[in-house]
Amino acid sequence: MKNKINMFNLISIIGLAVILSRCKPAKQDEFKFMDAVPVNFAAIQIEDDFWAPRLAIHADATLNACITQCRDETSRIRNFKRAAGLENGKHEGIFFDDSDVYKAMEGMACSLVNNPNSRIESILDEWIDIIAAAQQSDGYLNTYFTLNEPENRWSDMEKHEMYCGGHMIEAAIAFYKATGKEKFLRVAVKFADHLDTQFGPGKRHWVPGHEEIELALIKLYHVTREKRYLNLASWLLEERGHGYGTGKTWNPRYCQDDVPVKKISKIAGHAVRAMYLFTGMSEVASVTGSMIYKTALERVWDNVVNHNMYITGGIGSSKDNEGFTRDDDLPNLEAYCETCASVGMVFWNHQMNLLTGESKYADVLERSLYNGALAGISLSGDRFFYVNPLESLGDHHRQAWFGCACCPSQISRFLPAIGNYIYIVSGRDIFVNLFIGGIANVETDVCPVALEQNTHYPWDGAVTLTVSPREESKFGIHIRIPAWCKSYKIKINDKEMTGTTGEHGYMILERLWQRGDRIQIDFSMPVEIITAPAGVAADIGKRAIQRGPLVYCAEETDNPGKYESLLLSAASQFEISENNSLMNGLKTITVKSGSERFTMIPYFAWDNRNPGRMKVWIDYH
Ligand code: FUB
Ligand code: ZN
Repeated sequence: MKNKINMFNLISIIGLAVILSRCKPAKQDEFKFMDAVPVNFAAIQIEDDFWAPRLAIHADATLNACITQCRDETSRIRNFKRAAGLENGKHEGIFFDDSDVYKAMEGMACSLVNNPNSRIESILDEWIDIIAAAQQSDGYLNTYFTLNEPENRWSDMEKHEMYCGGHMIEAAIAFYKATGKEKFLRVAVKFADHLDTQFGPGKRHWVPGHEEIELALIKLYHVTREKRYLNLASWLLEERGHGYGTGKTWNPRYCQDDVPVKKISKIAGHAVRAMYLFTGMSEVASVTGSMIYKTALERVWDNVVNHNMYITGGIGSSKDNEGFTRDDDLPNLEAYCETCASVGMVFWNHQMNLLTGESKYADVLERSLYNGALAGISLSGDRFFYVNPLESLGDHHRQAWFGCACCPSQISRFLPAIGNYIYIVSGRDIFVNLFIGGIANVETDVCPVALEQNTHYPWDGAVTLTVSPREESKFGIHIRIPAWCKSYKIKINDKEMTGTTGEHGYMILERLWQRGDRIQIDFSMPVEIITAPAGVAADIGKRAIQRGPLVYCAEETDNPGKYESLLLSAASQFEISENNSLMNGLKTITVKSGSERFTMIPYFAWDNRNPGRMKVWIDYH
């Protein structure tokens, strides 16, 4: 009798199965995902000659530039004081200016993790008090609407209320993680709860004109484990493409509201918005295991990377929509390539790498990071590019700030958290994605492992990784073999390893690791001449130069009198030299083409000296 299922039990079982199938995604929409997590930058001390000096400059010059601009040179902090009733006046500036304050604060908070600084922390405390006072009693927070149009809040989906709120949540989480202080996080939770009372199934429809809140809500879910925030993020993604979007200037294609997200196949619209959308979808897919999301993301990724991305990893060629036009339309002089869009490429590709374990995403991440994104900030750390063309007539220069200041604050929050992109862990496996010197403490399923990376990357391809598990343990170390690298050698404790790269682009080293085991990697890093895909009309008859992850460019200041006639050919020879006068040293390339010699420098470093013309793609014969 015990083993018999009677009719009543059977009906209950069927009923339960129906209920469960409603709660979970259908089986065919699930895949076995990587369950990978990044090693947080807080567990990594960067010590190298490339990034460490940049981080030191960031902690000083970049943060101070953002503080001065937000507090003294513009009305951004004053807007919060006014909304809090601490001073009189209307909102001044652009309706989404609050977001720059939050992004600057996120950068300040992240910087505190590895560079404690009581002055920066007390500025944050002071600003948080003002922001908390500006929050309305129902949790709403936006200085533009509170001061100028209180009757119109939540009436126009293009007005960035969720965008600003999302950046506030991200800043609050960064501050909470850096200091353990909860005040800002409470503001964030109150705002998220406000959203949850207004929007969602059975409440109101809403398509955020500029994505961002989705990423913030997922982060808030991870910090609080409150499922409502994850559900709201997923619901907001699913709102797109059904005709719910409205606003005075609403343009569905521009805002990624023209197709339901599961059906996306071609990139369109505003570049930064698209990157945030895809990052959010990837994060939701990591949690839910949605195969439909993963497939849509893979489809659109192919379209972005093969037809809409510059060699610098920059995207969004057009100024008109700050975004995409048509496949292979990649002009150089007019290239928009907003700094935020390159940072967005890093965010999205990082999530795709976590989702799939495939190195091709880290390859693109690295391209966008070292070229498109890094060009967005001067070597001095206090001047910024918004637009990153691949050619200049000599009239394009970094600025101290912008009316629309999304890029300086973006790069300021991005740099101090750069450590997030070096390693990821999945169960007992460690994946090495970036080659950046320093010390990391990594938690794996087997035991904690200390990793020490020594390298002069990206200037040369030699990397030593010392592996010290707490106790002798078996686990895998997966070394990304960069797509740019055609030959490499790997030794463990001086013994050369033979083997092939795994199907996901990593060399898998699995063994019983002991304290102090040494992996030596030598990526051969010759200068490469790159040809653009045949469909890119702008680059026909031209070639570019890349060495390792770095794309190079020619500046007029190095090549006076001959800039217009520079030529590359199959017979060009290259000489690498050290230029120590710039930022801890740069490696420049002297090109010898017949009797002609000319100099090229890394693209990220252009426009740091005498103003002049610049080009990445050089005539070829
Ligand atoms: O709209 C907010 C930000 O300003 C966008 O991300 C940038 O493209 C700029 O338009
Ligand atoms: Zn921007």
